[in-house]
Amino acid sequence: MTATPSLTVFGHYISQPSRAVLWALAMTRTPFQFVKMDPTKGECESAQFLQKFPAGVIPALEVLHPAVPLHTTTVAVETVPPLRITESSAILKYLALTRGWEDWYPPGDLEQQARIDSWLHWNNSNTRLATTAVFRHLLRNMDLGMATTSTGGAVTASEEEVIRARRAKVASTVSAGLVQLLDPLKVLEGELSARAATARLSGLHAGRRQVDKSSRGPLVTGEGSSPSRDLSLADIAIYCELDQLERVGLLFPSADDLSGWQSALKPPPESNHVSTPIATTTDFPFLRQWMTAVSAAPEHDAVRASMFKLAPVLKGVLLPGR
Ligand SMILES: N[C@@H](CCC(=O)N[C@@H](CS)C(=O)NCC(=O)O)C(=O)O
Repeated sequence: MTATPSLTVFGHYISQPSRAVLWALAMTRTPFQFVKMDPTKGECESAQFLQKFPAGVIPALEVLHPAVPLHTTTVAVETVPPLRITESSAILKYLALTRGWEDWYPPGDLEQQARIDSWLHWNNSNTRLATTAVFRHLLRNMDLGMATTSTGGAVTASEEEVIRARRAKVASTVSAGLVQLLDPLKVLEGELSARAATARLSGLHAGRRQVDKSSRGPLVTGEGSSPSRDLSLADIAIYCELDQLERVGLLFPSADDLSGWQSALKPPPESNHVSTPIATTTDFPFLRQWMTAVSAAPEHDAVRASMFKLAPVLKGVLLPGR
């Protein structure tokens, strides 16, 4: 008797690490079942979910019949228990190694794997701040983004006072979060600019870039001719933390957004900043170039569609009327 291995992803498109996993699956056209879990509604805390995944976070992966040799679709049924794991980096690595995503995590190349691992771990306490210290506060206060319309515009003076006070509080938290994020962004900018310099020194800048193991990943340089091939798992994971901020204008804002944010966000008094702590293209040209390169990979818009639809509401938390 044989059985087909099956993948079930528990996640939500609003969750950055979920999007990283879902995007990788979409780009590789890997079949999977999707169980939508909304963390904003406490669904990750249900007894049923916790029984399978005690960490209570998404994304989570369940694999039935996990002992699957690479590139096969059927396997003899054994008494193998399902594999259940959380942590997007662990999920991405498992999928890459079992599904043959060799460009993104080269099997057998331990040095390259170590480089990619290093950025994946780094992401968890650095670029992840884009969510935990910034974006999450917009999400949790989404009602403010709808405040003027939900009451049909008829807001009483005392309600307006409450809204103003809450906005001021969120603004100062978001501002402090953006200050914290600047250091990780500087690290990325340094890495990406060093890579660009190396690429130029080895003559790779002229015309089509030759893709070889030393020039590809863990962070793409933006010069590749095949956006999905030039990625690594680290690019996918880190990018999913940052693009949401770009989408609401809190990273590389347009001139219009920047002027709006400058009036809404004051740098925290304890920081050394004299102006809005928002990273601009002028400050981070290589990071900007990298984001453009990664965004060219397939299925980008499909995976982000539902989150992107929310962007105006999320902006409206602090910039009403936009
Ligand atoms: N380091 C984890 C982060 C996972 C995480 O924080 N997930 C959030 C959603 S983005 C979550 O599930 N939160 C559960 C909750 O708030 O109840 C990963 O990479 O998977």
